[in-house]
Amino acid sequence: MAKEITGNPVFDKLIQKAQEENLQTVWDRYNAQQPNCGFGLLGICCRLCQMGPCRIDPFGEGPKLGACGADADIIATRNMVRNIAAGSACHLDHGRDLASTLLALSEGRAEGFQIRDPLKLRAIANEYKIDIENKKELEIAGELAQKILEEFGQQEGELTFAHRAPKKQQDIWNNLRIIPRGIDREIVETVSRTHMGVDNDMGNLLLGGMKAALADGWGGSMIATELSDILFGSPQPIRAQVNLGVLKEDEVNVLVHGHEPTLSDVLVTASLDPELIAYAKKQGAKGINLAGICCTAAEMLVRRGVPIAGNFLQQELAIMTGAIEAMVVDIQCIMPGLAEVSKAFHTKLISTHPKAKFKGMEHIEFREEEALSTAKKILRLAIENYKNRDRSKMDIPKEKIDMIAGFTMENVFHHLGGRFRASYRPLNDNIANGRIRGVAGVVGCDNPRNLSSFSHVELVKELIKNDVLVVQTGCAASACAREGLLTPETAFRFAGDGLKEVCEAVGIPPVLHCGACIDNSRILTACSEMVKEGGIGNGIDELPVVGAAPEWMSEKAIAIGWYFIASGVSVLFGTPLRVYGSPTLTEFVCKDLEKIVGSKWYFESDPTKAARWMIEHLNKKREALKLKPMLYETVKA
Ligand code: SF4
Ligand code: MSK
Repeated sequence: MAKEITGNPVFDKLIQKAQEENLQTVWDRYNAQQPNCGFGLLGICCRLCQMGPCRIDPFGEGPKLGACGADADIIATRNMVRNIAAGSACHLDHGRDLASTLLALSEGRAEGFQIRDPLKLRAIANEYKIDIENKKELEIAGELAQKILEEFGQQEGELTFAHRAPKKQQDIWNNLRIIPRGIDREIVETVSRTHMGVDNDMGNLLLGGMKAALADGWGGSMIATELSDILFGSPQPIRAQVNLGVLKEDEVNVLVHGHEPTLSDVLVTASLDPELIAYAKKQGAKGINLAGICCTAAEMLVRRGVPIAGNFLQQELAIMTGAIEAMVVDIQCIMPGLAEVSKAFHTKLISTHPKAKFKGMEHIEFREEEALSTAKKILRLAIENYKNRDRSKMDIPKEKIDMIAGFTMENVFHHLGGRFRASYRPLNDNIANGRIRGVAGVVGCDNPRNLSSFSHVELVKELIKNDVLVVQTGCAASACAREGLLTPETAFRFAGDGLKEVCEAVGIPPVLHCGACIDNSRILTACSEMVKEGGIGNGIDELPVVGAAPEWMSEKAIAIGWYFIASGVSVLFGTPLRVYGSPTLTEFVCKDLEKIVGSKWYFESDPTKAARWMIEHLNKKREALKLKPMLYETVKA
């Protein structure tokens, strides 16, 4: 019997196997770091200049100022705002890469790509005010890619997609002067104003941080989502499977991991190539089994039904199964620790992105011009590695479960309204009439600080029990899927009567998988559509909606949290932002911010208490809108 490490016996067994073989996983390395530096956790250490590092003593008689005179408020705010810039930079660079791929495709330089959603291409081109009359698809694609690339470098003006936001939000942003003028500009400005001795006003720093976050949510992330739909196809609800049991004993297992779906999409195409399948059979395998980790997986799941082997925390455990011929990584959330674990197995680790190389990984660079050839080369390497699999080390857990994924702003629109009256009316009506309390986005990473997925699952169960429709992305979605919450059948068991009635009537599950973390931008667009539909508020900040990232880990999560906050959606994080070292900053983000952007932060690690806060928050929004009482009240005081 494996000792409890994550709370999930399947993962605990693999971690114990690693420990027996003297291999470290993230849990060992995490434990070796305990106790974490208290100054770091409170956000009050600064190493921005060579007069430091400085740290503020929050309790005792120690220093209250850094050598330059920066106090806890400045240091904690500056650190957090830098996190926003870094997280946003990841998303916007992802969007830029997709624009480059679209441009390459339009110029005939992209092998293995095509326009998979021509309708969306035209719709987005219209939004960018491109004249599409009598133009061929690739011509439109080229113009759109150019315009978007220019928007990254734009110096003045407003982002195109920011105009999707309700007028109320746009007015707030304009009044605060935080409407993003371009994309890169806001990130550069944020990094520059957080340099030693530049912006030293907590409120002003936060405004800068929100501007950068908005450039992510309504810029980089939204661009990445829309261009992915154009290039790889808009998702449609699709049934697939999740958990390590999706790995196959008798096939060549290839895992894709990271965030950018560009190469992975071509890998999926290549894995269906009869020649490569025949080659796999010649090597003794029955076929090629592609599965995924993290958000590249989510991208391939919602578009092509590729199964999810695991989320962030399962990347090393997948290798511990001894059944992975190749793990192909692109960017973000890829642990450098993978190299160490893979040494004990035959797994080939292959990095593919020019921006992300790793010690101990073979680098096969992805370029659009040779995408399909590169994908085939990688699969051939994996196939040839099949013979090296040591079956005595192979231990594939049996656990896997069905899930439904692939909901988008457009197809939920379609599902809720039906084919002939596609609109958000049914959603708004059911919120107004008290069948649905509101909508919660439960998103974000998983984290060794938490028992495996416990917070996600308990929080989501509690929310749907109380008639809250839940939308999910990224690792949070995979975590809930693994526990059965993304099968309509299972979820209906937990949903409150009102939510169940609506979901059954329109044929959607109470927990909707909306894609990768980049696709949190779909939630922003959906909120704007809800406002546009009318009847439940004139701005996003008035809607009964709320966000949560119970097990967040990355700087990208901080950026996402802040773009929701700046857009008017209050957000709960399971572990606090590093603001507690500054009581003024804590008070500001958890309270005063609401007077400025209509939303605020809340930190709570207990999922039941977290759900309570979110439900109360939705109730307050309902009261302010004078909506009807809930039809089937399931919450007992
Ligand atoms: Fe210390 Fe100020 Fe330099 Fe930060 S910027 S390390 S607080 S002197
Ligand atoms: S992969 S950012 S661990 S959700 Fe998007 Fe998962 Fe968080 Fe990475």
